[in-house]
Amino acid sequence: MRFALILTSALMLTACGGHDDHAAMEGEHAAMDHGAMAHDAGHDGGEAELAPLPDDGVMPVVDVTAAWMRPHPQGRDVTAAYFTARLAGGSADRLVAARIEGAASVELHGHTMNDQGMMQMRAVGPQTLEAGDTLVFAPGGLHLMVFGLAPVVDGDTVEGVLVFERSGEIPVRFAVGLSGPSAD
Ligand SMILES: [Cu+2]
Repeated sequence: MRFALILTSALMLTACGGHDDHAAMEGEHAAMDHGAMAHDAGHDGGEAELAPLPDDGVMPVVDVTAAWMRPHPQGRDVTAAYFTARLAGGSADRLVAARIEGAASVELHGHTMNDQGMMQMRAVGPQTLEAGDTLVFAPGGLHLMVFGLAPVVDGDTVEGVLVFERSGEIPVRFAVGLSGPSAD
């Protein structure tokens, strides 16, 4: 079971890594097409199959940086948010959910290539973070899909929380803009 999970993670990383050159496309995709894209309600990994986190008895400390959110595309109530999370202490933790103040719902999403070679978003299961790992939610890869939030514009800030299995709710402030703080 653990092997299967590791293999799934490796495949996801491979898939996301291959999409780097699609960054520009993703910008357009998120701005124009995100709300219209089919959302697969299925999950890549069922929660019931998750392996227990390794436990060294130390409470994990999760450090979240570079949190930002795209302005809503005109006429849509769906947008995407991104961040970088790093385990600053402890052995492992797992991102299980996220909430955004004022939003109807937030889903963890990833991109996969379908058999027509088109990028498709789908909901993904909890994301494990082990010591030394960095969990990157960025355009072209993992992202938070934010539903039913009143439209936000460049310069706004939006409060939210990332919910981790062990360290609980980590408050996050998302800066609304057309690109992330670490973008070139
Ligand atoms: Cu999405």
